[in-house]
Parts: sequence; structure tokens; C-alpha cells
Amino acid sequence: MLSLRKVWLRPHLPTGAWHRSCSGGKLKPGVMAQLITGYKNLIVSDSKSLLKKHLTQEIFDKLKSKVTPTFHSSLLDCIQSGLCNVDSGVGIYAPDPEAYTVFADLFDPIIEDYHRGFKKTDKHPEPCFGSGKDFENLDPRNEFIVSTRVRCGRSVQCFPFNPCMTEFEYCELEGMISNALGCLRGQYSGSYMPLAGMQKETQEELINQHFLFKEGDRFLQAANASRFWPAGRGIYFNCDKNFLVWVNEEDHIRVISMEKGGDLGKVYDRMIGGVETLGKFLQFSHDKRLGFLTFCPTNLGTTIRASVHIKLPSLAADKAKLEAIASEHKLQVRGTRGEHTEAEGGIYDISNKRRMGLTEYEAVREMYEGIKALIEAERKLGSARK
Ligand code: ADP
Ligand code: DAR
Repeated sequence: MLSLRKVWLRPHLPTGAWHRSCSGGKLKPGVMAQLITGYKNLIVSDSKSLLKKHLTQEIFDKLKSKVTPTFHSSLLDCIQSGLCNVDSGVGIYAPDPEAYTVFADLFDPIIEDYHRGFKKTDKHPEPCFGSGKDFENLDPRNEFIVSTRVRCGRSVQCFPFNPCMTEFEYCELEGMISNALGCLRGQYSGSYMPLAGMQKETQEELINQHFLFKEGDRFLQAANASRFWPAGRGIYFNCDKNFLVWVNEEDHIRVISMEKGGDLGKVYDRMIGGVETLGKFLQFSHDKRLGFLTFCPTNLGTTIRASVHIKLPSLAADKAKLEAIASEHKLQVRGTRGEHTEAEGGIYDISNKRRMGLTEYEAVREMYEGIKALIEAERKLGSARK
């Protein structure tokens, strides 16, 4: 088996590549003009993104010429997705871990806004998963919840994020992760399926079963996060198909536990065991202030999204009421296939919104209490209509 430890100390391979906005630590010709034009268009657009809200002219002028020291990422590498997609909710990604520091003047206010008050002077708490035994089945009679899922993201030390990865690095990282996955035992043992070479029918079936990530996300594509696709990408399943790992989609690793019904505690405990075991074989990128580092700032910190696929017919008939209760409990309401999608058959993906400034346990607790409140409101509204 590839010696993982030896690979950890891998030298930084030159990441210069045609698509990058810098060469030798300096902005390539034309990049500044692209930035200025893109910013002008954003400002006059009807975008509601956090990028437009927080990228003031002063911050733009302060950051436009900066690059990160190791991977030479520019402001354009951070914001090009939000410049191309004015319908972005956030509009910014970190091309490498150093971007959160070099472009902190922009990331910090966006992080504070998204994570409901995580200030630049705040420090994310140390990891604390707690135990799933504190979370009862949210829907023991299976009246509302179709399925429950808990995921977290991890980045592997010494590797940049998508926009800076070379094809070689995607494949090298895939090898490291699939070797670590090959060490999983018991309920976690299973097999890794590279996306490269996967039958189209198999891929579509796995996406429709909500196991596999979608392809062609325009926000990721505009962020240069889909290059060399499908090289280095893939999915791991355990034998029961209730523990999955996404490799090199948006993040290096997404550890996912999911099953039909509302048994949140069981799903959460399975995810904890999986990510803690993987952590014995891989060194995850963790910042003492921001917690676990991810490509998108919305996933920093705990990186936990605990979600249900749920039918709330009475509340869904009054979407404003559904959104109001969700917002009151810091929940995010999305379509069946995640962000920027619609509900199919009345099934909503509802999850915790906050991932920073609280522990993993508290993030799951926030989702647990919020979903209970939504089900209570649905019962009341449903019986009132009878
Ligand atoms: P992101 O946070 O990057 O949007 P997610 O981790 O939310 O990505 O994964 C989104 C995918 O997970 C979507 O395809 C969605 O269908 C699926 N998903 C989310 N929650 C559930 C759930 N409770 N049951 C089944 N599939 C789910
Ligand atoms: N679609 C981008 C990112 C939003 C957060 N979701 C992630 N990271 N999957 C947007 O700005 O809308």
C-alpha cells in the first residue's frame, strides 16, 4: 500500500497552469482588466450575493493586486464564480487555504454574515462530536421524513483546493484517499468507484438515488473547480450503502452517512465513526481560528450539514411561513437536490445553516430542534385545516 506518511510530506508541485490568473507570483496580463470589468458588472447587477454585499470599492482596491504566497491565487480566483453567476447566494470560494488569510478583508465579513455573527475576532471551538444517543428518531411513525443525512467535509494537508489542483494532484490525492478508504473495516468496509470509466447509466442512477454528486454545477465550473473532470473524482460506498465518501467534488473529501427515515442519532453516530477513522490515515487541514478548512466559506468550521428530506404539505402551501420558522431555527430550506434546485414531489432538503462558532454536536442539535419545531408546526397547521 502506498505509504501515506511519505506522501504527506510531498513537495509543493508547481501549480502553474494555463488557467491560473498568476505567473511567478504576479498577475498575468489582462487579469486586472478582467477583475475591474467583472466588478463593475457585479455592482450594477441585481445580484443578492454576499459577494456583492461585502465587496466594497475600498476592499476591492485593497485586495485586487494581492496573491497567496504558496499557490499564487488572486482575488479573481476567489470571486470569478460570483462575477459570472450573479444569482450566486455567496459568490466566493477559497482557491487555497492561504486565501482565507490573504483575502481576509473580504472573507471575514462574508463569513460573519453567513454564519450569523462569527466575527473576525472569534475563534471556532475545538472539534466536539458528542454522541448521537442524545438525538431521538425525529419521525418514528415515518409521517414526514423520507430520509436523514449527515455530512462533513475535509481537506487534506499540503494540497490546494480545486482551482489550483493539477491533474496529477487530483489523481495523487484520489490515490491517497482511496488507500485510506481501503483501510475501513466492519460496517464501513466497502468499495471505491472512480467516476472515470463509470457507465453513464450507473452515474445517473446513483445521482437519482441521491448518493452521487451532480455533474456540471455552473458555480463550481466558473470557479475552475471542475477541471480535468472526471479525473480524480469518485465515490466510496459501504456494503449497506448508508455510508458514502465523495472524493474531489467540491471538497477533497465529503464523509456522508444517510438512511431512510428520521433516526438522526444513528445516522450521526455512523458519520462520526467514519470521519474519525479516516483521520487516522489522513492529515486534515485545520485552522486554529476557522476550524476545518473547506473550498467554500459556508462549509468552514464544523463542516457539518445535517439534513432531512421531508414532506410538510401544509407548511409548503404557505412557503413564507415555512421559511420564517426555518429562519427562526437557523435552518436552510432547499430543493430536493440541494441548492439552486426545486422541491420534487413536495420533498424539501432542510438542514442546519450554521457551521461555525459552534461545535459539531451543537450544529446537529440546532438542526434537531429546528426539524422538531417544523414538524410540530405542520401538525398544528394540518389539524387546523381538517
Ligand atoms: P452542499 O452542501 O455542497 O450543497 P450537500 O452535502 O448538501 O452538498 O449534498 C447535496 C446532495 O445531497 C443533494 O444531491 C441532495 O439530494 C442530497 N441530500 C441532502 N440531504 C439529503 C437527505 N436527507 N436524504 C437524501 N439525500 C440528501
Ligand atoms: N453555489 C454557490 C455556493 C453556495 C454554497 N454552497 C456550496 N458551497 N455548495 C453560491 O454562491 O451560491
